[in-house]
Amino acid sequence: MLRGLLRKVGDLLTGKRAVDDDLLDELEEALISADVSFDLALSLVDGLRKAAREEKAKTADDVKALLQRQIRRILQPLAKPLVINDDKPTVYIMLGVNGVGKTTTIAKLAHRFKAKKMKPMMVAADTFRAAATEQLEIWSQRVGCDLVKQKQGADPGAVVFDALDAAKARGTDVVIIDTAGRLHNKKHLMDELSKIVRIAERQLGRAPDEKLLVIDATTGQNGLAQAKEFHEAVGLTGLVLAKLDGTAKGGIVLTIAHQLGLPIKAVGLGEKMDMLEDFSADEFVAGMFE
Ligand SMILES: Nc1nc2c(ncn2[C@@H]2O[C@H](COP(=O)(O)OP(=O)(O)OP(=O)(O)O)[C@@H](O)[C@H]2O)c(=O)[nH]1
Ligand SMILES: [Mg+2]
Repeated sequence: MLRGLLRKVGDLLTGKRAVDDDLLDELEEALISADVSFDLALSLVDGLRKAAREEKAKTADDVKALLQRQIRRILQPLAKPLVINDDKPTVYIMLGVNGVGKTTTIAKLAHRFKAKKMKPMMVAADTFRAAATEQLEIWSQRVGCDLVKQKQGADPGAVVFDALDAAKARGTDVVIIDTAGRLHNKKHLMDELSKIVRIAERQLGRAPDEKLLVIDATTGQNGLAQAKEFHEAVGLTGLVLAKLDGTAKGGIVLTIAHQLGLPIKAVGLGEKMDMLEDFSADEFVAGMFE
């Protein structure tokens, strides 16, 4: 399912091509052009250069195997499952800049919980645009789950407050909260998020179980800046990488993992509701050069 995320890098590593400075330079460039950060590309290639010197890597095939091992080592500790709390309801807050795939990811998550015979609830705390609530409503009907909403312009904190009340009363298993897309550098909008989190916290008697930043994998290095700001504002529990189906620049996954060490909880691989997968380092590595 995860295919070709570092295809250009793989294209360089064919057959018996000798490992020399030219190859290593080209590799570094290919890594950077696939959104691997400069620092990380440098450190990966340094490792390969050392292996070449020690004659552990003589051919492109050897380099391939080594690079796969290095990348697996970076990603493996960060492939973590989504938390389900024994103390119902489990609460997820979905965060991110405009258009990254938050609402679609909510539909995918709700669909997944339904398939597990659990009772999910969607919460329309994106009260900014009427269309946002309508979009979530359509998804809730498709999935067949509860939706809590209010009028456009309502205070998102109030929507969350009511939703958590309703969830307790109805025995909901998982509450998934949609928030309006916002630019990570708009302070008042980021403050509004902290407020939503605090309201959920007060009502639950614990922190929300997941504060998930959705990142559009096709937007490249900007995803890193987004993750930093959102993490600072609300303390993220993990990332969802949406739109990994549409990119051969999967290096952003590595960059974010390496720089922030935030768990990657799921990946989006298409627009339909069954197109969400757990992130697997092994799968990333197995398909990345194809
Ligand atoms: N190919 C692909 N498209 C996706 C994926 N996830 C979401 N999309 C598409 O991305 C677009 C935006 O998705 P939304 O879920 O509306 O994004 P959002 O973050 O809720 O957007 P705002 O609420 O406007 O901030 C839609 O056209 C989705 O179909 C994915 O994993 N793969
Ligand atoms: Mg949305």
